[in-house]
Amino acid sequence: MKFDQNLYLTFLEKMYLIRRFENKVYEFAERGLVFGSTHLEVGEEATAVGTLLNIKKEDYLIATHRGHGQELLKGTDVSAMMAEMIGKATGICGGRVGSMHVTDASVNNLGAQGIIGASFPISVGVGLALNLLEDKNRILISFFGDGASNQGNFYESLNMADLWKVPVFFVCVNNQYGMGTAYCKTCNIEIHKKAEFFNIKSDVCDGNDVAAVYYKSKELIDYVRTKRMAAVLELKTYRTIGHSAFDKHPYRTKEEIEAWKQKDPIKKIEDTLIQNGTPQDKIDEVKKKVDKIIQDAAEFALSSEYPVYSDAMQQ
Ligand SMILES: Cc1ncc(C[n+]2csc(CCOP(=O)(O)OP(=O)(O)O)c2C)c(N)n1
Ligand SMILES: [Mg+2]
Repeated sequence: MKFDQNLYLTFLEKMYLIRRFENKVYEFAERGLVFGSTHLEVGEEATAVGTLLNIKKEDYLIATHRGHGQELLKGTDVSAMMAEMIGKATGICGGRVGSMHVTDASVNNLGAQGIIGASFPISVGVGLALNLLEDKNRILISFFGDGASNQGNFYESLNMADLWKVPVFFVCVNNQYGMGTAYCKTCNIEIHKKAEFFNIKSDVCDGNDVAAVYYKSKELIDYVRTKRMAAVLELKTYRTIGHSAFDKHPYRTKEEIEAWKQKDPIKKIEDTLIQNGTPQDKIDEVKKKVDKIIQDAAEFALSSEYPVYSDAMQQ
């Protein structure tokens, strides 16, 4: 992989944006400001950044319940996202959906799914709609987790995706766990291999190496875009925090978590930048810019009003 300083600084900026956003949401959850559950993607930032930097504005997105980074990278305004996290009227969905179901028609985000596995048939349906409309300009990027890949409708949807030749790029964020259950205790078959069985092009790569994710996604997205066929990419990664903000994750060992923290995707890209001669000042500048965006977004969210009941049925 050729080193491209501007691209690598963009990787850093976007991954750091997600990390800072998630840490702020965690802080809000601890302060009791987040209604309902929230699932954060700390440690998994390279999966959203490496894939979505290859996606066009007009393409569609279906995100997961752990989808803040996916939604931000699709282009949703950071302040409107932050306000949504704490149920404010200025939130991207008017404070109605909170953390788990962010939808933003202005950037073709069709919505995040809280029902595990529900996204598969919906995604095939979107692909089918693009085919019926003879829309050759857009594709759908659809995220799912390792746990979701054990749902029966994954196999049914792969079958239909192959049969109908739908332009859908399925991205599996394999963070090794579905709640407290390790994937290796539920299935012996690697997730990308499940797609192979249905003749669907698939691949796997280190989900903590943003450049690897970027270049592998580029290749598969080009395939989906030009051939109008589905593809599956499995990204091996890890959430270094609990399943949801209040999960203390006793089902994992400290050693396992520590080993994955050593493979932190943000630290990795910083090391690569430094090794390739990027001055520390440049890295600090990028981080400072993001810190300000997050600080402004948090202030905007906190100072916004809650929605009023009389607006509940308004679009
Ligand atoms: C149909 C269904 N069953 C169970 C749940 C409860 N649940 C929420 S998240 C989750 C784990 C999903 O694991 P995975 O797909 O690996 O995604 P991750 O949380 O690791 O990002 C479960 C079982 C649900 N939301 N929907
Ligand atoms: Mg998982």
